[in-house]
Amino acid sequence: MHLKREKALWVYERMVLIRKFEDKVHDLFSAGKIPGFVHLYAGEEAVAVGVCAHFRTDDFLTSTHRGHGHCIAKGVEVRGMMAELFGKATGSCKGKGGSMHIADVEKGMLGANGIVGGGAPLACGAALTARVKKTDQVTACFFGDGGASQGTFHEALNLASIWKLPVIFVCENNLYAEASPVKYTLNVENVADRAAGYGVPGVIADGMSFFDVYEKAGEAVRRARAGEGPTLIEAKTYRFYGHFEGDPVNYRPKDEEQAYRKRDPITDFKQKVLAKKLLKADDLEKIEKETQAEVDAALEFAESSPFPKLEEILTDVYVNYP
Ligand SMILES: Cc1ncc(C[n+]2csc(CCOP(=O)(O)OP(=O)(O)O)c2C)c(N)n1
Ligand SMILES: [Mg+2]
Repeated sequence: MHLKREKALWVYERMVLIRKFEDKVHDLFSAGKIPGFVHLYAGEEAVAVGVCAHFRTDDFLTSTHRGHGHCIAKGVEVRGMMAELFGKATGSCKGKGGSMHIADVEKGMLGANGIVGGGAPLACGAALTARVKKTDQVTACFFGDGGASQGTFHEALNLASIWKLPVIFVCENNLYAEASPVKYTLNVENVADRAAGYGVPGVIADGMSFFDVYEKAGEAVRRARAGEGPTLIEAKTYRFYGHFEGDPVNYRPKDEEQAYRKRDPITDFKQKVLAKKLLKADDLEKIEKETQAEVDAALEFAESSPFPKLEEILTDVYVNYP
């Protein structure tokens, strides 16, 4: 699928920004600087960016506990995200949500989610809103292979199929749900096979390849905008770090990890755009420097920001809190 230069620059910038953000958070967490739980998206960049490359700011996205990559792909500012991880008042959610609750409604990012499978009904709600308001906004619902066995996913896919809602269900099959391998949790070969039970297209994408995800997502977005209903895309991917930061990762073979590291989606993209002469080495280098500077500035911003005031501890936590 053809990519214009401007878009290719954006794709590389977003993928590298995600990686640099996650690598930095990995180090910060190890150094004991970040409270709470963190699940990193490194390795899966091509999925979020491959889908969001088709999106407008007013399109919607629902996310998971592994949400940083979805946020960045949807245009959420990394300084607010970093401050949120630090629990600071300048965070995307004023420091009261943390990693698993980053949201930025202005950007169409409806929220990371600590509830596995929790995003699917919300995605139907956003898509129904677009339908009622007669806009052509599309919603992407990201979830994992573990989330694919939650009741919420099945109910949402059924509802979206009968109402032809403009949702793209994107399963990030990274082979494990915590420590459980997919072979243990699925009795079908592919999550995409489940689409047949709901009469919607079930498409498999190579989640380590931006171009493959981009192409498959392109058709799903076209269908959704045209009112033809939802698509289930299963992106076969891999997380480079453990399930959560601090995970000793003693449940998956080291040679498997190395094999996937060799298929790094960022390296893959880089090689392809250079070979196609779509971008130059200088373009890529510039982006690598700028994204590193952006992450460093985000860290400085987060560290120098204040914590929320004690008297505001309950504001913004409940909608109707006085
Ligand atoms: C409803 C619910 N059940 C269990 C958990 C605990 N939990 C958190 S992440 C996770 C595994 C999710 O696996 P998957 O959907 O494959 O996503 P991945 O972590 O691989 O990205 C589980 C079981 C939870 N947060 N919510
Ligand atoms: Mg998984």
